[in-house]
This record gives sequence, C-alpha cells and structure tokens, in this order.
Amino acid sequence: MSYAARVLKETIEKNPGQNHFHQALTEILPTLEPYLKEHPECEKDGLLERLVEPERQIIFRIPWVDDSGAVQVNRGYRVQYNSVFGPYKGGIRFHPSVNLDTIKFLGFEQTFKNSLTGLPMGGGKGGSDFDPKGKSDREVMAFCQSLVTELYRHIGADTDVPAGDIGVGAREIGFIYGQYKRITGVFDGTMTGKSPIYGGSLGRKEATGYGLVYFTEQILESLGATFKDKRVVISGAGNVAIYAAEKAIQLGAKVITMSDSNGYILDKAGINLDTVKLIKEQQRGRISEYVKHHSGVEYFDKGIVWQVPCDIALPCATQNELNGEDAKALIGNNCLVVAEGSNMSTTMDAVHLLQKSSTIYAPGKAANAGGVAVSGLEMAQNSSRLFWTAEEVDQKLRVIMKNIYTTVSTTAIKYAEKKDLVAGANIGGFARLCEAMLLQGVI
Ligand code: NDP
Ligand code: 2IT
Repeated sequence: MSYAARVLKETIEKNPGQNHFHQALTEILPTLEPYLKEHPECEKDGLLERLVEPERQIIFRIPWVDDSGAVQVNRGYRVQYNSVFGPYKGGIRFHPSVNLDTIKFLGFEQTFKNSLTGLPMGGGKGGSDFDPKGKSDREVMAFCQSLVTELYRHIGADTDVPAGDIGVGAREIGFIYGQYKRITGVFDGTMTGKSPIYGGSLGRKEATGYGLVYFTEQILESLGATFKDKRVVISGAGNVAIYAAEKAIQLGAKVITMSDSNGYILDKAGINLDTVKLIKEQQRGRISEYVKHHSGVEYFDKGIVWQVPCDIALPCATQNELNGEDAKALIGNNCLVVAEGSNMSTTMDAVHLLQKSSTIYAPGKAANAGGVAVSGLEMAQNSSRLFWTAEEVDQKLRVIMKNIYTTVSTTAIKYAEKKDLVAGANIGGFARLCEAMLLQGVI
C-alpha cells in the first residue's frame, strides 16, 4: 500500500462518521502520489500524518437569549488546522448543518487554498449550528457577542484571523469584531471582511466572486475563448454568487440563473443584479421574489440549475451541490468550464465524470481563493495602518489569481495531465506546505 493510501485509510478509521472530511481526504491524498514518490523525505518526516491532524480543535457552548426571553444554546467550533505559513486563517460559517465534520473538511481545504495564494496565512475554519435566517438583528448580535465571549481567547491578529462564510457577512463580522475589541481592548484588525469604514479592505466583499471569474477567464483563455456572450449558470444568491455574476456580466456574459435553498430563477434575458442585491443584501428575502420585479422570468422550486444549458457553470452555494446527474447534463450541453465558487461543490462521481469529459473542472481551493487572498491583503493593510484603493486591491487580486492558475496548470502538466486541475491544485498547495513543514521540524 502506498504512503498516501495508508494515511488515507488510517485517517478515515480514526475519524469515524466524518463523511465530508473523508471526502476531502479522498479527493486530495491520492492525487499527491507522484509528488510523494519524488520526495521520499515526506514519508520519513510523517508529513501527511501531521498535515491531516488539525493542530487544535475547539468546541464551545454559545448561550444567548432570544426576543421572546427564552434561553437558546448553540455549539461553536474553531479548528486551527495548520500554522506553518502564518496565523490560522479561514471563515466562520453559521448554518444549522454545521458540525465538527463540516469545519474539519473546510479547514483542511483551506490549508491547501491558503498555501496556493502564497500569502502568509495558515489554515483554519470555524462556525456554529446557529441559523441566522429569520432572526432579528438584536438576536444575531446577542448570539455573536456570546460566541466571541469564548472565541476571543483563541484568536488574534498574529494567532488566528477569522472571516465570513455561509451565513456570516458584514453584519455578523461587525458584531463579532465589536465584541472582540471590547473584551480585549485592542484594535488589531482580527477578523477580515470588516466594513471599509472601520478597517476593512475595499474589494473584500467582491473578492471571492471576482477572483472566481478571473480564474475562469484564464481557463477560457487557454481554450481561446472569453466571457463575451457566454451563457453563465450560477447557483446561490449570496456573497460569492452575486459578485461572480457581477464580474461575469461586466465581461460581457449573460448570467441566466441564480438560486437559494428554496429554488432557482431562470432569466434568459440576463439577470438584473440590482434586483438580486436589493432582495438578498437589503431585504434578506428569497430569490423567488425576483419574478415580482421582472417579466419573462421563470421560478422553479424544484430541480437545480445544472440542467439549464450553458457555456460556463459556477456553483456558488454549498458543498456537494453538483452531482453525477448534473455533471452528465453539463457535459451533454457542451459546457466549457465548471469552476467552483463554493467549497467542494462537486461530488466525487461528478468530478470523475467531468475530468473524463472535455469540460474543464476547476476545484474551489484554487478557483475561490480570491476571497481569502484579499483577506490576506486586508491583514497587510491593517498591520501597516494603511488603506489601498479599490483599484490597487483589484490589481493585486488579478495577479494572485493569475499566479494561482499558472501554479495549478503547470503543476498539472508536470505531475498529471494538462486538464487535471485537481492534481495541479492539490500538489501545488501541498508542495509549499511540505517544504515549509520540513524546515520547521517535527511540530
Ligand atoms: P452566503 O451565506 O452569502 O450565501 C450562500 C448561498 O448559498 C445562499 O444563496 C444560500 O441559500 C445558498 N445555500 C447555502 N447553503 C445551502 C444549502 N445547504 N442548500 C442550498 N443552498 C444553500 O455564503 P457565501 O456566498 O459566502 O458562501 C457560498 C459558498 O462559497 C460556501 O461554500 C463558502 O464556503 C464558499 N466560499 C465563500 C467565501 C467568502 O469569501 N464568502 C470564500 C471562498 C469560498 P439560502 O439563503 O436559502 O440558505
Ligand atoms: O472559504 C473561504 O476561503 C472563506 N470563507 C474566506 C476565508 C477568509 O479568511 O477570508
């Protein structure tokens, strides 16, 4: 049995029931084989065994009082995965489905993603099973303040810098940072995705979606194509989806679908993003309300966007939202590129189908790295007490996404095949992690 196969088997056995974590391990470890063969020092140094085990996992109680006066208790998590490159860095997710398994798979992926950015950030992830949907602003604030009353002792500008993810946007980050500052008495920028008025970076809100489109642009360029006049199918209607749509539209594409967990809209004339922003960012409403604003639009409360014929597919909602049947539909419709805005958007069988087809598949740890990359830029601005213009940040984001594409595509050619951006991203991230971990000794 190879080194990677042995560690995969042992890690799965050691973490029973953590199916998302198993999936991430199964997607990553086997692709590292060619690199591990070339670098026997990795096995000698127990590199993989150390990499799959988080440095620290924190689970805590979050009690808070709802608007009716009742006490509620949620569970909080922070998994500090790997600090070889810098402070742990990764988002916080609020969703009822969150458990230790979710946070571990996200933290593991994040470690590779952050390595690919080349910025000084380790990997981590956090979250809670709290559901912000339908809660008042006061309830969300009470919850966030209680979360930080425990979390503050584990985070800090040089130790662990959280950010947003599903269910955590500017409102939640403001409440979290405010309470962190109050308890610690320090304004040190811990938390990224802050509003630019009190220390956030311009361009962070847009960064994941824009970065996803910049990455996809590189893939299209390799095919001699551009976004112009392409039909783009997007899932989700949150932070990543909205700004992926915005940049794709700016580049001349037509975005024809968006969705939420209730259903999807199909607007063949091209989605009006101002309406989506109004519904989602201001009213916190449902995507179904879009049909009240525009004629000729269809709303489906069943089915999924991937059956809609398109040239480019950008999953931007959640994990495992694109399965084998969806992949078959996309391939059958001659979709050129599937690029992941969400983390682990695609099931394993769908990944295999896409890789065997002529559709190019780009994994999230490369394609959606723009968000955390601009978080890294926010940290740099905070520690130098400077603000960069939106243009400066966007320019840096473009360069980072291009560099990631170059790393991923050249690594794919060297160790697998040109189209295998999965191996390219995994080995690209791993090679840097290995080198740095070997230099820091057995820790
Ligand atoms: P948001 O909370 O802003 O939006 C999430 C969107 O996805 C909503 O439309 C939501 O619909 C939908 N969604 C969430 N969970 C599910 C589910 N279980 N089933 C169906 N639809 C669902 O989150 P983000 O846009 O920030 O995050 C989206 C994805 O992108 C996640 O996978 C996240 O990890 C990833 N990501 C985010 C980054 C960031 O900077 N924010 C960076 C890199 C990756 P509904 O409102 O109905 O729940
Ligand atoms: O998955 C991700 O990369 C994020 N949710 C963003 C993390 C960050 O620290 O900006």
